Amino acid sequence: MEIHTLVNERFLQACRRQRTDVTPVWFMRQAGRYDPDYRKIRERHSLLDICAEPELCAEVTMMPVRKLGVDAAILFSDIMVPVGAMGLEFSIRENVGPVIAQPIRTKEDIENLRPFTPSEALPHVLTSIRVLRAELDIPLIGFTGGPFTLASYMIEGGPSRDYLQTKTMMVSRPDLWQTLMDKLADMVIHYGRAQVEAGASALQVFDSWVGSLSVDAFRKSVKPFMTRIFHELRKLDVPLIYFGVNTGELLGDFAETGANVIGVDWRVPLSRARARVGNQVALQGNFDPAMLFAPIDVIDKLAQDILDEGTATPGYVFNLGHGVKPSTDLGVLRHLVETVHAYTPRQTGQ
Ligand code: 1CP
Repeated sequence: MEIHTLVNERFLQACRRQRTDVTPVWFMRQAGRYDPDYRKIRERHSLLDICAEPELCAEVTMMPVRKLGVDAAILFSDIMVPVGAMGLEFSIRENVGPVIAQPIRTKEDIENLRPFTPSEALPHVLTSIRVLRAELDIPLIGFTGGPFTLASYMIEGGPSRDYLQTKTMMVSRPDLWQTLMDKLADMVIHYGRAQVEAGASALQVFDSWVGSLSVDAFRKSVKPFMTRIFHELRKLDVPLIYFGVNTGELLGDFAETGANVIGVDWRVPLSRARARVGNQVALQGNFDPAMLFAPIDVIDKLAQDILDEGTATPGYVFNLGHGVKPSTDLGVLRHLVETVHAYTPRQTGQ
């Protein structure tokens, strides 16, 4: 299979805190329901069908690249796909998200989880990555869920507001928690490695719900696993992005896990995020996805302010603070990409 050289490396350069011609931009959940063509495909194929069908998966992954002009593609998949491969059956319910018929609660449930060998369990995902690597001339981001966020779905049985069962296991049964988190950390490491070997140029760990924890709980019950994950994945020599929502108080700890790029939601100004993470990591974020429904001049001003703060230090990737909302206007997203690319950084005196 012929492999394209990457003609646009500005996303990778920014992740490595190198100078770029213009600021790179991509959007979390950039393939999805805001696009009428995606909705048309979804009328005929389920989400999991798309993930299992490499040509279709590649097509859906490329749609936002062609339509929006973003600087990175992200593999079309879901954080729950490898969890299914560990033997925990789930379905994706319309307007709800992942639902697990038999959530894990006991020692036996955890012991019954299968070890995860990507090439055996998810060969089609790796094929999709190879197809994309041959077709794309921009970097492809591979991804996995973070162990805490995955554990929350596995234990609660679906989306949750308060993560009661999850936090209860975490503090009442540290032995079970350790076993489960170790299994998930192993999965993340093996899956991340397999994605990079197949052609992913960077990896993002979506730990979307870890911001529900106190700083102490994060340090005690999650950070050691994240540190092990990033220590292992660093050997692959690709940028590693760590993202969660509501993680303002955790950002300093995020930067100590070994990730190269820290995702920031819209609640924390980038200047404050920068003060918390130091200068050895890049930042990614943090445009409020709800603000994509504002008048265009308001959007431009917000983007300008974020770009001023983000580009004040080398190593900045423009993104939203969380995923694109399904009712977002595609034209507004395209306009935002143009605005980011047209931006000229203020002189920083360096
Ligand atoms: O068909 C559909 O449109 C259903 C919605 C949907 C989509 C488009 C789901 C169900 N998953 C996906 C694909 C997906 N999931 C992608 C690829 C799309 C892209 O980014 O281009 C990615 C990166 C994910 C990752 C994901 N899944 C996360 C982490 C990111 C985040 O938004 O925080 C999480 C938490 C999930 C679980 C999940 N899957 C689907 C939904 C609706 C949810 C969230 C449920 C909840 O709120 O708890």
